Amino acid sequence: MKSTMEKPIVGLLFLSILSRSVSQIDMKGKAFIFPQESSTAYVSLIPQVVKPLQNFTLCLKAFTDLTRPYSIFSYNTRTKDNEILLFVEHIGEYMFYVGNSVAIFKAPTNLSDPAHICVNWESGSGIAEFWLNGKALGRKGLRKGYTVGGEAKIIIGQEQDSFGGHFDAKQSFVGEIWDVSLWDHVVPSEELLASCNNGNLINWRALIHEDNGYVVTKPKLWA
Ligand SMILES: *[C@@H]1O[C@H](CO)[C@@H](O)[C@H](O)[C@H]1NC(C)=O
Ligand SMILES: *[C@@H]1O[C@H](CO)[C@@H](O)[C@H](O)[C@H]1NC(C)=O
Ligand SMILES: [Ca+2]
Repeated sequence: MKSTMEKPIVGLLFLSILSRSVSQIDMKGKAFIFPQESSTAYVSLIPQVVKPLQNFTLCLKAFTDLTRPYSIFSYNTRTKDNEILLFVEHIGEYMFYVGNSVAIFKAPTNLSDPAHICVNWESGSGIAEFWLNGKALGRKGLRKGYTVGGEAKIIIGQEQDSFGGHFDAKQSFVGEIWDVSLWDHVVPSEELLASCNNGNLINWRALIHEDNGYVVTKPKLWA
């Protein structure tokens, strides 16, 4: 039963790779640059496995000197806006959404420093734990008992208000993003500090993605 079902799925994947110029590459040492404000530049990240999530860990590094609000990571399902969203409303104020509910984590930040963000969430307790540049910013609770939908559009560079669209240039990301990883479980912080680019859902070393608009890939500037 299982093997007969795998073939059409593989066929479908190839078809979508051919028709939408999706590529899988090792992004080690590289970053996506979003060089200009727009409502058209973004990278769509395609997970290695599509599954609903009761636990997850998201890590990434970002540099920007924006002082207006901006999106860092936008994960929408067909039926839910802000299923997972990392959004900066004011400098040093990280809005972390699960299932369109929000927890806010505040940290003093320097505009000239890149941010290394790791955040995890577990449904069982609803607890979200936020780390910035290797420092814990504490824990907050949201959406206890919730399950994040698996069929998602995962986008960096823009903030979705629909399934893969409704972008607003005034919430777009301008800057650089690298080492993006997503795991389907809570990764202990000791492990994250050692390596944060090998998520089992989004893996920077084998990144399946599709670039849209003005996005440039270059060697990263920061560690
Ligand atoms: C989520 O994590 C809890 C423990 O924190 C575990 O009991 C549960 O099985 C996990 N759920 C999944 C789907 O992995
Ligand atoms: C910001 O930069 C200044 C000067 O380098 C430093 O003293 C301060 O600790 C930094 N603050 C943060 C939050 O990193
Ligand atoms: Ca949204």
